[in-house]
Amino acid sequence: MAEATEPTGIRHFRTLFISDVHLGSKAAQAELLVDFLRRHDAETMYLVGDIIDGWRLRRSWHFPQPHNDVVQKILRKARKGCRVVYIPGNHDEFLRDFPGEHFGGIEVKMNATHVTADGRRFLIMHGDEFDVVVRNARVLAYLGDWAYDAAIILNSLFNTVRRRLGFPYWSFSAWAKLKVKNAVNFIGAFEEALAEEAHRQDCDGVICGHIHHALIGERAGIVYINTGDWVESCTAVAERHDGAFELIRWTEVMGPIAMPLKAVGASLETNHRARAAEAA
Ligand SMILES: [Mn+2]
Repeated sequence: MAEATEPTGIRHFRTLFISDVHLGSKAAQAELLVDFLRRHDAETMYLVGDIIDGWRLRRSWHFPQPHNDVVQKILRKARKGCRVVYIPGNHDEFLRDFPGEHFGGIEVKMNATHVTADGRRFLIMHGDEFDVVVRNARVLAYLGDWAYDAAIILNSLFNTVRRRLGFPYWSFSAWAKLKVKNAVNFIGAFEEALAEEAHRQDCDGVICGHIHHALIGERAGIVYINTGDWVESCTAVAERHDGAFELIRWTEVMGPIAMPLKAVGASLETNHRARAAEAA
């Protein structure tokens, strides 16, 4: 069965994946996400980290109504029977102290394995666990496995100490942007590190976030999926009922939800694109 669009314009998927919303920061595109959540439903939804920007909130409290609306929309989905799994990232690592906990029907897990409708196993993790590996990819490749394992442990120790001292987490995306010339290399190293981890954990693929660079691709025989972000690109990944993945970009707020899109012979997505083209 393919995904269904109801006359109400709501698309139903097997699974939805979103990450890097950064609620609490001024850059979060909360209104677009509320609109997206209104128009997309799923049996399971994974929040793949950095949904709430705890670092930003510690500096100054900024949580306007649209940010609150995102939280309410997600809680409402959970109440209505959607299984919501929250995998903390580096910006919401305060939740890493609560693995296995439930908040308002939301499960908190350090990472997860998701089995698709067509039986493929996907490792779900935010991805910051590999920052040190990515930063020192070349040296580690030379030093070998033990150094690689040590780097991952060091990464979490390093950031725990920084957090205790009140320093912000080292931001991959900000850092990569500073080094624009090398950014492509770092993104490549990140993708490889995540694919390698999926392979180590006997998975067919990985679904992650963190670097704000949405993609459905392949790295060394492993399906590499990055959910992107809701700061700049406004992207989500959806698994259809047949197990196929779809990358959805949601860069403008749509009209009233009751619009009978099928009657005008357009799917929600093509209609959305046509509107974007009109606006451009
Ligand atoms: Mn992150």
